[in-house]
Amino acid sequence: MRIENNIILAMDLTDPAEALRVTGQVIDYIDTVKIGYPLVLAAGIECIQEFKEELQCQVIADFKVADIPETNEKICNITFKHGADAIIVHGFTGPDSIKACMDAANKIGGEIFLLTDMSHPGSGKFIGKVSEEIAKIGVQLGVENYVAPATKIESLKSIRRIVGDDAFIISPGVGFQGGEAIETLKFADAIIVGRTIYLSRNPRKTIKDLIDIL
Ligand code: O7E
Repeated sequence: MRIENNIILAMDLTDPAEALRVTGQVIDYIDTVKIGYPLVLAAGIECIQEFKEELQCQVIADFKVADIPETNEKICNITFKHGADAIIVHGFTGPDSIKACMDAANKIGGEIFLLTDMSHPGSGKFIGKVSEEIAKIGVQLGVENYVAPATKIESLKSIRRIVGDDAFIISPGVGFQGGEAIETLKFADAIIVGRTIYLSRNPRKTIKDLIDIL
């Protein structure tokens, strides 16, 4: 996936009109928006298509799919049918569950991102302990896209080492969660930024300033 200016906007505002309005303010600088449960549960899954049509952007559906293979397949099919370009999939469920998502994506020409580790402090308790194994399973399955945290550079680095330079890594946790954009982009292909942009008094200036330092 090609991502303009290596920035993905995490649009987690829950007022649908406000979410579209704020994204519209920065859309000249980005072409990819991550939409997850906060907005989809508030606005309905049709908001994916609405974003794509009104803003001409790519949409990554952050549904952190984590079920048995048969249910994962259904979730992916519905998500792609509603226009998502990619879907985020948890890796801790194991290879069969991940593969079901890959197969669904391949059938429709979509992409999956495999979540290997997370950015919040509590992630050290469980997922952080198996993140390298998750990344290795991704490599064995031929997964091309990964998610790894900007708040844990050592974890991001080791995941990059495992998945290789040709893999595509996107990284959340920059800004509000303490991750640093320039350092993160040494190991990731794109950063995911939410509140720093959408809660800013001037989202357009904030994103422009961020791009200027990258
Ligand atoms: O902290 P913010 O506001 O910049 O937003 C970060 C976004 O990335 C938000 O949507 C959150 O749900 C998501 N995220 C994390 O913050 N940490 C993770 O480990 C994983 C994600 C995520 O997006 O997972 C899939 C990419």
